Amino acid sequence: MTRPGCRALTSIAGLALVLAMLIPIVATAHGERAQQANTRMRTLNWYDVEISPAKIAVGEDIKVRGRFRTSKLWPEHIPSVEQRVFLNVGAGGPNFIRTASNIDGISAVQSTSLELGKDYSFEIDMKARRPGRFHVHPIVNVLDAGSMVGPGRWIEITGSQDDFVNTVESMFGREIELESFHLKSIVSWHVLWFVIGGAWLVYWFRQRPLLIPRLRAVDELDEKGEDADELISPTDIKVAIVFLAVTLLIIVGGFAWGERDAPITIPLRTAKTSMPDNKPFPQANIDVSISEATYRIPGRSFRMKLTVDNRSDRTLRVGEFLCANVRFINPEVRTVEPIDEHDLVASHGLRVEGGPIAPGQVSTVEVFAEDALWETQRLTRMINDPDSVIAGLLFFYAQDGSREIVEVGGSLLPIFE
Ligand SMILES: [Cu+2]
Repeated sequence: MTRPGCRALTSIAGLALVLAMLIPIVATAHGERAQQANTRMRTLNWYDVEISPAKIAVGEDIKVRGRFRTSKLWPEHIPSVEQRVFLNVGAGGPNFIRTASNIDGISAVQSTSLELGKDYSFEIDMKARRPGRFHVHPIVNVLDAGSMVGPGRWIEITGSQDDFVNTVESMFGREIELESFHLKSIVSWHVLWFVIGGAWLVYWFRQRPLLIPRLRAVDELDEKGEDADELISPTDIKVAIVFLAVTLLIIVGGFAWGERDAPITIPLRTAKTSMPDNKPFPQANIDVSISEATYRIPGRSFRMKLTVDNRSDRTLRVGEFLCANVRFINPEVRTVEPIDEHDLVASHGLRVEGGPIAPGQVSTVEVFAEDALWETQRLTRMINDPDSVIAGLLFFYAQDGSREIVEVGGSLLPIFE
């Protein structure tokens, strides 16, 4: 290709890249299914999650609340919640502001650490900021492991972003509108540094050949045994000194200006909130152990053989199996319908053989969780895991609606035909 042709092509490619970076892409999904199946099953099991109201106007409040249980079968290769976690919200963009959050009633504005095999309640208060329709999830960010994502809900925000106000009062009684606070200075500083950086680049681009031609020139001088530093002229040095001096002056000036404007500042707080030590393990009046777990690939059928010891004074029946945010419901016990099109509820997904378990009885129950969600939620990939261990929560219901929740888990055997 001719050199001008090549150059034109490079410019077009460069321009396309810049444009691609500038044009915001609307994200319709945010990777909730991309996470490995075992990470979704064996880290946090979310339940009773409520995100409401589903339709609000800009500036109105919305609450995300529910419970999660940290898995006893947390994979060894994934750093756990015992290090550092942060309760968060997953929504595509700054569409909400968080005004308060807590885990077990303890403020979760800062990060904290949790224990494995325990049950926690959480609450997040938010205000709608931008109009649109967003998929919102509660999230627990785990240090070095990533986000453990809870179930999502579609939330519709109406109105206009112009109506959004986010005013706070500083410690000294100064009222600040966070949406626009010092926006002008932020823009001015960016423009200033772009101009200075650009001027520096332009100076060098105008001077003499750069990059590869310059490397060649340096090599040539080296070959001749001459000093390559000769390429830098006394003018270059003078210009560099001026640039350095101006840069330092602006930094010092900016600092002094900032100090005058806000003499007292404190850094962002990064301390960890401590949760009460030795929180008791969740109690259940029932003992459950898996003696066998299989997944039949052609039928998308997951089967568990359980030994259940009912120590309660009520007859219990398996009503739900919750695994990786997918809820398999036994229609004979409960009626649960999906709230929206992405609510992972298999209303008829659970079949139980072995019937109700009478008080004081030890019985063998077979549980079948069958639904296309195994496939569409990419949970079947667990059969490719070296340790093929699955886990989830089993919900046992009594006639009066009371329930017992137990985490079950164990090795899974895939069946291919
Ligand atoms: Cu989502």
